[in-house]
Amino acid sequence: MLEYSVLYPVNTISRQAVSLDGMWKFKIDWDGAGRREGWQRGLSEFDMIPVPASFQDFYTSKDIREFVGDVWYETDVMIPSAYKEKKIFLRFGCATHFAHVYVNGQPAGEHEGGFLPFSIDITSIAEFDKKNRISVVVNNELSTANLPCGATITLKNGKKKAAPYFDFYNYSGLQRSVNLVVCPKEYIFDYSTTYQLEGNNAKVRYQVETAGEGEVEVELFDADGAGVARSRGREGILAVDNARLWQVRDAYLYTMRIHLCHDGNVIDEYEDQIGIRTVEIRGTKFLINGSPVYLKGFGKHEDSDVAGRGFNMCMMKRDFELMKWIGANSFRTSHYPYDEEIYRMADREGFLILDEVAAVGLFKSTKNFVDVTNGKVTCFFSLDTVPELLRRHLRDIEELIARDKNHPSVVAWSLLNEPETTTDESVPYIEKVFGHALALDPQKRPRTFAEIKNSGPYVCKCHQFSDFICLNRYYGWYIKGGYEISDAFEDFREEMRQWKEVEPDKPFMFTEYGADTLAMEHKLPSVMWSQEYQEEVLEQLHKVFDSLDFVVGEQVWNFADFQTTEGIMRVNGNKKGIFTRQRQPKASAFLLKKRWESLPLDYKGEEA
Ligand code: GCB
Repeated sequence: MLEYSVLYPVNTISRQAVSLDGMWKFKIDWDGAGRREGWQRGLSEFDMIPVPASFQDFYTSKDIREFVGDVWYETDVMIPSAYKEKKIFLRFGCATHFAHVYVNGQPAGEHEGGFLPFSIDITSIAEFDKKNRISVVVNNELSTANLPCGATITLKNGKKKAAPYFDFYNYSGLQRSVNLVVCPKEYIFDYSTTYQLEGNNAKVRYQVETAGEGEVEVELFDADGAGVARSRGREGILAVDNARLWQVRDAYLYTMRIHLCHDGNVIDEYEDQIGIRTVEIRGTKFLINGSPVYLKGFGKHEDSDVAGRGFNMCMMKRDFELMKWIGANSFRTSHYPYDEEIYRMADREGFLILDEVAAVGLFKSTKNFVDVTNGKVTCFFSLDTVPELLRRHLRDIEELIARDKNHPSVVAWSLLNEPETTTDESVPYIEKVFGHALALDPQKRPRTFAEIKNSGPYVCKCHQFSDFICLNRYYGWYIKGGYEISDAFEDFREEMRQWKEVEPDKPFMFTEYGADTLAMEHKLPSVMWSQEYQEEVLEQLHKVFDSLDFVVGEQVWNFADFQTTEGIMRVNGNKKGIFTRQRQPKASAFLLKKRWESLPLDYKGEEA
């Protein structure tokens, strides 16, 4: 169990979440002097920037945009004496990638890993009826000892540069909301649910963890607010007659209200929405509520103009509208856990999420998008940073599952993206990662990882750990693009024949496929980078998918164009988007809409 509660901040009769979002003081620590000089005692000569946001894309200075090291944030918050008998936490949606937090100049806590929330108990250091200074040092250096993996290189002029082993820009800072969370001294720490369907009825098993003593009462309400079941105790069963299930693109949510009581008086109240549904893999089918489903959708990124990877509520809304328009029903949170609001929206809209931890770049290459295809072996798992990396990876999985385990939209854990899996050293590492997820998830969701081309069927030593196999494949792009495309598709069919031989009883999904396409480029006949070419690649690949009954999902790379490190392989970012970075459609969006609207949810599901 984590040492702090990661429950989503809510306001109830006993709890308050005070948003600290807004303009914060900001200062770049050019020479790394801040900690030594005690900048936590108050920033001087600072700038003001919005939180949440990545800091990089506000500025016109390239030195700021490319800065690697510590940046400082500061704000203050009035803590009234009314909170004296309460517990007071600072809750960060994330801090990318490392954070040290100070309150009134005193060290208050720290966190490693850039994409998951953490809470810091400031009850004993808070000063009442005063403004309390909150200072946060955020460090964005990449290494192979932390997720996501990469390197930091030093230029001849002494400046540092990020060298990611992954294909997205190393945006950083306070990229998600910050809240002051106030709750009673004895409080609800966590809860989880599992589901069992029995005809029209359902059993919701729950478990509640509390900090402190007291009796627990749990009540379930339907969408109209009518009570449908109640129970007492830290563990129990809520029996729901005529349960309305959470279905794909037809979500139904119940409200679960938890009370912690002393002698019949409510001490703490927590409320959340749950969806009753089951997830199961049977043979080569992926089942939701016992029925086979075909996943249609995208690998995404949190990425937009100006805000960078900062949570962008307007973009989230637009993205969901586009995904509905195009007939998608799923997405992967490539390549890191997304903002919590996105999961809440997916819960409401009935989207399926493959929830990915930030384990990307476990393949030592700054051009991994090319090298993962061309046979390069990097012996990543022999690096001496690997024990430290594994510790952090396991911790990230723990934090991910603690945060996301109750979302009905989350139907699988993606535990790595494109690791090297051809060396013996990769096996114990990946086995531990898979074992950890299984042990921690109360719902025992299927686990997977996204496999690179180099991890082919006869050489991959780790596919057996996946409950269903996810492949990232770029036939027609990195592999035999252009006029050679016909050879690419022959090779593709042969690869799939081999996969069926080594994994005959598992479902397969494509978690990446696609082609870079410039939104302004048209050409007849097609050439690579033109819109026409992207359509051809997708059309041909879909024919292969359609011919294989064990392929039960397709997630195109990528939902939208996104920012990467600059270089000759990238035209101001990765252009494999079906939508532009500004969320307007390329030609292939209409092709996908036609296809996905015509594929039934239970496509290929007959014999399940
Ligand atoms: C991949 C990676 C993804 C890249 C993509 C590409 O295999 O998983 O992060 O962006 O290829 O476009 O090269």
